Amino acid sequence: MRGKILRKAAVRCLTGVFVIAAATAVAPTQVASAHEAGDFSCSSGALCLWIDAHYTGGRYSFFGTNSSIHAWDIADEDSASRNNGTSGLRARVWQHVNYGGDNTVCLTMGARLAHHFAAGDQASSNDWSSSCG
Ligand SMILES: [Ca+2]
Repeated sequence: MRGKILRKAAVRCLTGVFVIAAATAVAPTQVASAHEAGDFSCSSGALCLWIDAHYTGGRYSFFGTNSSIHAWDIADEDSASRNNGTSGLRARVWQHVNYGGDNTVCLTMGARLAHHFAAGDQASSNDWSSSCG
């Protein structure tokens, strides 16, 4: 239910951006502050990670736990994320393989993060848990 509401809001947001940009050329910073850019589509049940901020640069979908994600280009390159899991658990991204180092990103079910900032570009493994850390 919540996902559907968010998707509808995103469509409205993107449509609004187009109309505003075409009609009045409002400063892009105003638009960016009010809306998330990018397509945060993510398969049901997955943790999705994107190479670049605002859900761009390539999406990688992870189901279940992975002691290493270094087989994929997203390793140490994550800059946006979404927990589209259905288990109710938090999706955790770890700095090192085998769930080591810092838990750099931790998202409650349904949550997404458009920019990892300093926590980004470190993903090496992922798991699911009822708590962060
Ligand atoms: Ca990145």
